[in-house]
Amino acid sequence: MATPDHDAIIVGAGFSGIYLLHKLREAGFNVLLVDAAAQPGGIWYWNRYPGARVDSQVPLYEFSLPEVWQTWSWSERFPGWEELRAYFNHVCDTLDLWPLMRMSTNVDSARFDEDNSIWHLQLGGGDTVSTRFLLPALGFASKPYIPDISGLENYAGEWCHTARWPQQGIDLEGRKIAVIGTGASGVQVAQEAAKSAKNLTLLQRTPILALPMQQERLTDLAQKREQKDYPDIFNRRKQTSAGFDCQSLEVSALEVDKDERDAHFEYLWQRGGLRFWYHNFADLLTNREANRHAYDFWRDKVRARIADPALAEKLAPIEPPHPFGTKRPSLEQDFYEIFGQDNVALVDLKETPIARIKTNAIETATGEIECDLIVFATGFDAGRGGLIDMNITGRGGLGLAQAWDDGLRAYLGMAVAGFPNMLFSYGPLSPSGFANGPTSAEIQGDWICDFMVWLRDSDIKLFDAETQAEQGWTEMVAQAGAMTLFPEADSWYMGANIPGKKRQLINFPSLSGYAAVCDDVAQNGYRGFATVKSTNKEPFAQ
Ligand code: N01
Repeated sequence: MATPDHDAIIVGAGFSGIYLLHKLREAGFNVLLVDAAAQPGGIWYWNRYPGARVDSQVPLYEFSLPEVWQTWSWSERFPGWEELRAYFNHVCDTLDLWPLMRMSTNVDSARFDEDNSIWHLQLGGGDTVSTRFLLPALGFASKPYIPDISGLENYAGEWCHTARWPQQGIDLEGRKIAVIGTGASGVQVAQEAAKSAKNLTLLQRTPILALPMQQERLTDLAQKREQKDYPDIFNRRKQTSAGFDCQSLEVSALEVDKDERDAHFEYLWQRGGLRFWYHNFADLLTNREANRHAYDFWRDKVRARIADPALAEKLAPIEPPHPFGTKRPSLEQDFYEIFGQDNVALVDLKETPIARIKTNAIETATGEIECDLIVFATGFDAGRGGLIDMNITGRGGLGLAQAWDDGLRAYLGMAVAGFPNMLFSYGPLSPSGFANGPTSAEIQGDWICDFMVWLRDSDIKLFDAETQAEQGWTEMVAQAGAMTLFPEADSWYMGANIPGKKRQLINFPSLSGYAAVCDDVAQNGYRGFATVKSTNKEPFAQ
């Protein structure tokens, strides 16, 4: 029986990976973290385009570890990528994690060795390393999606995806810029590009239903005062359905009269952030009529900021393009005002689709958009993309891509039958896309760590999700989705943004509900997992 180099290898240095590293080291495991990025931060390493900033307000988007938050303060209510990266360095310094981290190292492939119940990882650069447990923590958005548009190969200008923005940056000043896509990334980059580009053309297929950020500068003093409430806030965020400070009301939007309804909408609007999405009426995402009230309120607020009626109809149509909140809303600061500038134009791709890319322009059905920089803000193969790219091979030579050929399946959104000793965090069929990242990272990280301690204490060398348990969970996520309005939108939540991807809700829509099920599974001897005891009593690396 071969002894692995490590008890656990974590792949990814974002919130999930870093938290797991800290917890597993504390629990006495021999653990290594590997990441292709040069610095920790996960998406905040890769998405360093101008304007990239988080959409959860301080202190929701940070670890609840007192040694970390007591020694840190933010400069803005919604911090930008540079500050988030600095935060990750602070975390790694404070928790002394650097010696366990191998950065700038890609995992080219991972293969399960059935004879020895261990994983062998092939790392970029030629090294191999083995581990008892493989813990991918790649985030839901690690695989950028670039649509197949003919002519891109001959384009003479510069182009990049928002999630592959060069680390040295791109100068936007005086450029002729085309941004394709109006999701959260497109909105953020457009707001910045509008400040200094010679021309900015935003190519929109579906209008984004963006909410006001209500950004604020923060002072150290005020934060220190507020820190007395942090333990309560961190505790509370674990008990909410999306991992924020509060959740939807218990009352239906249809139970109250218009004045009362609008008063609550207005309150959410003024407080800013994603509250209009997560602290709205109980049936916002389950009842079309209730949802329509929210959409109409949103639409009228936005249209009041756009002078040109034709433009207003494109950005905030009278009839909703999809129910409000069934595609991820983004936060905006002056998104609706930039279209009033002479250097900014909007192209509606539904009316005038892209025909091809030429050497110096994007050709649409009605003309050419000259540009020297094309920004693809076209999203991600969410949930599965990064995992598939890791070339993971389980029992019997089955690849993960093959296993997910007919759609995503995973027990608790963490384990795939036939891929023993592997648990991913923030993955498909977990609440990831619907949940605040750090809250989810801590809930899953604590659970995974407890599971590993239990395996060690029980002399277990191998676990695998049972097929029936996996099927049950996969169906449960689909049923939960069917009770909502999410299936009505062509969103990445539904896998609908990637040609050929099976249409299914890729995330479980309640973090607190999820945590309760995971606790119950643990209390029932980790039901749903088949296990094999160690024969040599030394299942873990020494
Ligand atoms: O990607 P998206 P994103 N031709 O998939 C369009 C998080 N995030 O990177 O809607 C033309 O949302 C597509 O059009 P349509 C957040 O969870 C957070 O913006 O499919 N257009 C859409 O407009 C977010 O939800 C922050 O019709 C095409 C856009 O590209 C998630 O990441 C910041 C096209 C893609 O939008 C992803 O956001 C950024 C084509 N062939 C991201 N294909 C924060 O603020 C796609 N599009 C924290």
